[in-house]
Amino acid sequence: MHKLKLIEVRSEIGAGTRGASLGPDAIRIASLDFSSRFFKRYPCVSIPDENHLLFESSGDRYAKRISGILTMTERIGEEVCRTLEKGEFPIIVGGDHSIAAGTVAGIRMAFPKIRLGVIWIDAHADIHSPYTTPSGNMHGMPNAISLDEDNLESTLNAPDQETLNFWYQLKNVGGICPKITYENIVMIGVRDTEPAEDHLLEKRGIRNFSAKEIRRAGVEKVAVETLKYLDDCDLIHVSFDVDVLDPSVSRGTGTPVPNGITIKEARTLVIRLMQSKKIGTFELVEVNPTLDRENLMAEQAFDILLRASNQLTHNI
Ligand code: EXY
Ligand code: MN
Ligand code: MN
Ligand code: MN
Repeated sequence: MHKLKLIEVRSEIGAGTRGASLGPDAIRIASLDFSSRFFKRYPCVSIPDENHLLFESSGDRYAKRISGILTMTERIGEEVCRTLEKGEFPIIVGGDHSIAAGTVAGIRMAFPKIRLGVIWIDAHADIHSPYTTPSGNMHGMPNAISLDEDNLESTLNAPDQETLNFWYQLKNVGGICPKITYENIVMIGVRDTEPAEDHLLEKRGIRNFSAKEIRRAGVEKVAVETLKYLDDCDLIHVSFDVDVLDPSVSRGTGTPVPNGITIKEARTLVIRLMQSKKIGTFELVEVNPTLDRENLMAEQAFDILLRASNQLTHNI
């Protein structure tokens, strides 16, 4: 019997704006409106981030604060690995999306040999490397950290040697690189990419269900097709970035993008995916209450966490 375990990561050093570190607490506050026992029912650990320290960490403009990202990736990886080894189901609450590199590293540390699938629910592909990033913000890079190549043919930048040394240490956290392969990642809702990412998505044939496709096919069908696509995986990680939602739901996230999915579509998608017994970890990131007047995004995020965990406890 799997017990759920919450892992809170109050880190924002991968983002371009401050505020994502307040995501977990905003979600806790939002949960009070649901008078839910969610945060009492499950064990919960918080990954220390000494944000103010990590914010001073080094890295050039093509991988900002990369030494702090490396520290957080190692810490998150160890906690996720420990949780999985104890037969518990980790639910990771961020924090900016760079934390996903730690989650995937932790799954790999626990299960080095399995075929690992990733379902990336996001407005962004998050597949830049320091060679291609337009911003140097590392929440746009977690998939490049977990996958094998750095898309050198799309090079736009010249990262310095210190940054590259950190980058390769980051890719090798947990001792396995790559941690996932291109045919085992499915993106859902991705609609804001740069040419370098488009090139890589095209070249490697990464499956993306755009928000348009979701509208046309219906989210139920997208969920079924996604699980079928990853059918030969032994375990699947679901990474949910709240900016996949349409900004009309809330602007409480660092990089909102028009033409997102509705909250109803998001709920149906998550519940349908979580019915699969292959889902082994769930992560929710990028809630930024400093950008959100009524804490609406945190409320929606909690609702999704609650539905995902109810479905999981129902399964197991
Ligand atoms: N692709 C853009 C960049 O790399 O700067 C925007 C990335 C936004 C990342 C957010 C977490 O999803
Ligand atoms: Mn993201
Ligand atoms: Mn995003
Ligand atoms: Mn089980």
